[in-house]
Amino acid sequence: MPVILPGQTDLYALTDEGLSRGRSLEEVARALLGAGIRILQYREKRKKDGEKLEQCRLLRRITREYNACFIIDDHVDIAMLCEADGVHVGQEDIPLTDVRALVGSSMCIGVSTHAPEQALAAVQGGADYIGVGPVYATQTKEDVCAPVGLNYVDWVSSHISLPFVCIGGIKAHNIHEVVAHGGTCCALVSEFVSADDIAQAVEKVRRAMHG
Ligand code: TZP
Ligand code: MG
Repeated sequence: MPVILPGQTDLYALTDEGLSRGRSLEEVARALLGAGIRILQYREKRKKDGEKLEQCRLLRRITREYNACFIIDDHVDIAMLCEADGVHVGQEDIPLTDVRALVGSSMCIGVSTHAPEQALAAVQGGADYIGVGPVYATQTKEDVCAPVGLNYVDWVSSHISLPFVCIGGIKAHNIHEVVAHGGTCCALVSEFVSADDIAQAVEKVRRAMHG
């Protein structure tokens, strides 16, 4: 099955067990995928690598059941071991060219960017998609930089032809602004995983996104 990238789908979800209100990773993943999410990223900052690998193997099986794209945050080794579809790296992680040397051409690589020069470098370096954010302030990411705002979304949508996903503080109530500034794919963490009813939250965000 071909890998689904931002640009081919409207929503992108990330895991965060600490925000999932006691629900298991499997329950949250099934709720997201059952609600039609086509790209799921495993992002758990506080676990030991052994547990991360085990959880990623589980998510690899589940995402295959739903024909969804499975991306792993930071860990190139875990992504390779569990045959993920892609790996996502930030500006301070292993550099894109080194990640590519490890994973080859069949795995997709996403790179977080916060400014035009980073987006241009990611394009130049052969990223498959870029992250654009944080668009708004967020409590979800600990070492987060200042919000880049909607101006950066404008810039990326008019200057970058690579698929991109907007992230950071995006909720049902503000997603229409991101769309108005050219965002066609948005990644949400707390809005989904902390919701009372995850399927309803996905539906609400999707309605808000498409009007
Ligand atoms: N990268 C930039 S902001 C962010 C990540 C992983 C967290 C976004 O979380 P939320 O809860 O959707 O604001
Ligand atoms: Mg990272």
